[in-house]
Amino acid sequence: MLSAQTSLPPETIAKRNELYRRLDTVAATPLWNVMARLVTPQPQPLSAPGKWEYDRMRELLLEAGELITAKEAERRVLILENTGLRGMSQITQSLYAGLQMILPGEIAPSHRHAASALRFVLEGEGGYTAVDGERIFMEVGDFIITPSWTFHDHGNHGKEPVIWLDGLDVPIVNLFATSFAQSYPGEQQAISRPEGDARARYGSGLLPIEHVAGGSSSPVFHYPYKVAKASLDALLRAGTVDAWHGVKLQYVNPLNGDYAMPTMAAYLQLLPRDFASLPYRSTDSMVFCVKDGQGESIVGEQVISWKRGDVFVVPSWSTVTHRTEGEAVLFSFSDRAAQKKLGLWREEKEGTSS
Ligand code: 1HN
Repeated sequence: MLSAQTSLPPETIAKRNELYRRLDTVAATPLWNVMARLVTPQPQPLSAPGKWEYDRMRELLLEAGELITAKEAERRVLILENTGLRGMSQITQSLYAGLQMILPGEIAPSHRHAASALRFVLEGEGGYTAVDGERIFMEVGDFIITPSWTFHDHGNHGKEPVIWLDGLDVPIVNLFATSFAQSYPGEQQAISRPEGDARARYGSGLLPIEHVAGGSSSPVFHYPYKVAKASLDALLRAGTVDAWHGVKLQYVNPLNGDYAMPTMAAYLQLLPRDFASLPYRSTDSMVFCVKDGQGESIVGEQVISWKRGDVFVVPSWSTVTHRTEGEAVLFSFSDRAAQKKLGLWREEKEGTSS
């Protein structure tokens, strides 16, 4: 832009600058000065590759546990902020993530909001979440959703801290300026359905007769780890190992096969022992959380070594490969569900799987 300007007659430059000044006074600006920044030939994510070590984050959470109650905090969460997006409460440009802890006897009071939330349980027994009138107890590795505008509260009937990863689409909701939120009248919502009700109705390969699917999220809100892991193990034994992903499954709405929620996709994947994946990239920035095992991922130029509980980020269109020695299990989530609905999603697989 500058080099082009220097060859222009000085009076043209002066007249242009005068035009820009007057445009500024009417809250307008010339496209030709910003077009290359607005419309990039490839994704230019603001998020950077990064990792949060569980051991360190757990220590900080326990320290927070001594300084503030779940009730005072409403939710006792340490937000995982991407280094490229500090101060934004974002782990990627479209998603929020945090580590939440609830201590024995505590209650995180019931509320609802436009944002959809997902949880992946990392530690502790006896924690529960109530969603839409049903309470379920959470076990380590379970995947739980609280769809948009459903009342939800958490508690801990156990003897130890319960810790999980939260993922929310808050930045998407705020991009559209569509945020609403409400407290429930009372700490805990009324329980109207027995534990397992949603699974019995919708999540065991059967449905209530002549059921007509409605709503944009899965009516099943609890996806137990033992069920998911048994499927991964069976597929590994059957030799169904993808060269880019290992054995990878997505959490779905059993009514229509779509993702469990309209904005966020979530996955569980098993990387076999001595596995080295082929290079992969997609337009959805991915948040990974290590369920078990250890390994190394190369994200763009950066090597990220990981172990149980760690969270790491692969930004949009960054090439990623995973390497393991022993078997590992990774949970992950992204905004792929939203990108696909908007017709924006792309992926690229390098090499061949033969
Ligand atoms: C929320 O409602 C929870 O219910 C966790 O556990 C994290 C972050 C932002 C907004 C709402 C929860 C949240 C949140």
